[in-house]
Amino acid sequence: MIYSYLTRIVKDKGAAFLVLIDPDTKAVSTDSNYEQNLKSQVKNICANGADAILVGGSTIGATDFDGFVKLVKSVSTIPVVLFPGNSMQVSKYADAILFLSLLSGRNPEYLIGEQVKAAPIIKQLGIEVIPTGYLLIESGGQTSVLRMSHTLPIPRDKPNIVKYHALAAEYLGMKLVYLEAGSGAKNSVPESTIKAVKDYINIPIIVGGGIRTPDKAKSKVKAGASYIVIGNVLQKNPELTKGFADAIHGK
Ligand code: 1GP
Repeated sequence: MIYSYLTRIVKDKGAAFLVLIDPDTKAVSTDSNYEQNLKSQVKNICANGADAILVGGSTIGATDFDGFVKLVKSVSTIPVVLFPGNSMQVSKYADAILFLSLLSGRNPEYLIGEQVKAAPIIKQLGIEVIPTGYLLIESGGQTSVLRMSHTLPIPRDKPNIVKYHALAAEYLGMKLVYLEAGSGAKNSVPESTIKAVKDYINIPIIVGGGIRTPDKAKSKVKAGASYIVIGNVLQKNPELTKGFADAIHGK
């Protein structure tokens, strides 16, 4: 069970390091060596201390999602977990799926619509489901997820509103709450907000979006994050992977 595996990592290492690979980079790629590059990228992630790979994104168009996940899984030595932007991002090759509900928004499609479409497919494929409350926090710009979901983020200077949404996620039975600034966000989720949520709820917190240095990742863990998601910066600078792993694992 992937959820138990992740929980154990958090217990043993203090926090878990999740690396996000967005298949959209394949859709826009013109590189003929793309598959080889992706395999090297996955091998690097696995060899340098990541605990799991997330696959997903909010703007996927033409990519063969199933083929992409299959390729990642074929070389990965750590669990591959789906982080879907919509109900089409489901694949039998994944070990688990973050079953997200965009609780910070009031767009019924992302609160429950996509979930109803995906549920029977997930059941048929037998993928482990990890129910996750997904909260967008304002990050100083228009991120893909905001544009695609047609929702407003929670203002970054309103930690109480974040706390109440996170508590609602807990009371709805979610196993995790994801505080998301958005991929490539100008500003990551503030440490003060993470701490306020941590002190208020009893489910683990995932933090992602705009975290560009190991030091930043470390301060999110100190503030109370159990899981740190890093995407963009490792696409550009894969050599930073070990530094992130050490920082997140408190070495
Ligand atoms: C986005 O939280 C993730 O959903 C990762 O964001 O690409 O900015 O690291 P970055």
